[in-house]
Amino acid sequence: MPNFDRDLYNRDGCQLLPGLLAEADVSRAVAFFDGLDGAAEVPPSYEAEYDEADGVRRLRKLRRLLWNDPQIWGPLLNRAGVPALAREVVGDDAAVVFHAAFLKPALVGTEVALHQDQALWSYEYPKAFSVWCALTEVSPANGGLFGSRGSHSGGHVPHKDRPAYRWHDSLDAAEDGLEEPVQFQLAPGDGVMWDRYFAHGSAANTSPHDRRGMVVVFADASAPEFRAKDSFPLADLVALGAG
Ligand SMILES: O=C(O)CCC(=O)C(=O)O
Repeated sequence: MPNFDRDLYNRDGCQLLPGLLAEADVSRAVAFFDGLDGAAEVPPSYEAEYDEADGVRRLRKLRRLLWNDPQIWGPLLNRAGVPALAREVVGDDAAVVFHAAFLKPALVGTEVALHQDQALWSYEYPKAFSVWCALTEVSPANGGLFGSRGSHSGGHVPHKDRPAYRWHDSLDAAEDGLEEPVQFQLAPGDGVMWDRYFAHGSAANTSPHDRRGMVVVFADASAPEFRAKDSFPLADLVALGAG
């Protein structure tokens, strides 16, 4: 399984997972998302969002990947060893509650303002954590991905509506007393995992290259307060095999 360092993860609220996805799986994922990005229509079951400017319309986000195409994503997630991480962090009763692509297209890709995932979710997801996989280089040059170390430690931080940002309520590191976010520098296939209260975000992509990423979120389905719109049990994920 990917190297999990519990002490580091508990301290920072995040951990790098270098080389999480093999090259062939990165290529498969990129080809899949390129296909939908170039399609005349994306099926509504992906709940697509778009970035648009100057007559260019590109995919920004796709949702419910594992539910739409379990035979593609199940084996890929199993090959990456993601179920073992879910067992370590959440336990045997972990379930996938989200599986999405953040596609930040070249030139028109917009920012994702600083936020804690749990603050934006409609349900409480006990013990939830995310595994985010880079499908391209990820650096400040293409919008990148950043996070504020230790931002999970006090739990929920109230988010504010900022009129200049339309997608969701957000945080301001300085105003909210969080550490200045650090940039993750990732190669294709590298991963980062983070706690549901870890504050993170990304900038606009002004470069001529797409910045593509995919995230899978697990939570504890055995917790009494667990409710979910979608829930894909870990055992069912593992049963999809590694292909
Ligand atoms: O990929 C990004 O730019 C942001 C990802 C994110 O906010 C998330 O996975 O919760």
